[in-house]
Amino acid sequence: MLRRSFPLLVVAAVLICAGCRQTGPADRASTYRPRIRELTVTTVPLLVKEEQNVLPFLKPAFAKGGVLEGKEVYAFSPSTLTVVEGDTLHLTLINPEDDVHSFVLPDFVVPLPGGTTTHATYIAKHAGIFPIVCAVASHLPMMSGQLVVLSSKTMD
Ligand SMILES: [Cu+2]
Repeated sequence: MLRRSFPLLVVAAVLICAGCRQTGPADRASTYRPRIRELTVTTVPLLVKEEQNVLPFLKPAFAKGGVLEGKEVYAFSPSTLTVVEGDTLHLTLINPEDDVHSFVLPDFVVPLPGGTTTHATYIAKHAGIFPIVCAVASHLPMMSGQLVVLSSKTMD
């Protein structure tokens, strides 16, 4: 019985494997040519201690036991950067006020002293979504963003 059905099993296995075979962008080498991307990111104060005198409702928030005790809310503007795998990022990082910040990716750290513009270069080697944070403890978890690196194969 097995001997007679063996050729049929082989044909079925070949057909199943052919159906599983991937076709499309994943099979081809990418034709995308990496680019240099000029990106400017500014640190922006949103809810900071200095604003308590202008916005009195913030006093309880910053007070002991308040929702912002020991914290300040800053943002990166823009907070999401989108590039393509292999691109070189020429970053201009502007910190206009006097607080110290940093621009941190998993494998990249740029200190941002107060009142400075810092230039840095980063190569987006791998596709994925990577967190951008400021490493100043009192600015976390609010001061964050993401670097979206698209697969070069999706650009064909
Ligand atoms: Cu910060």
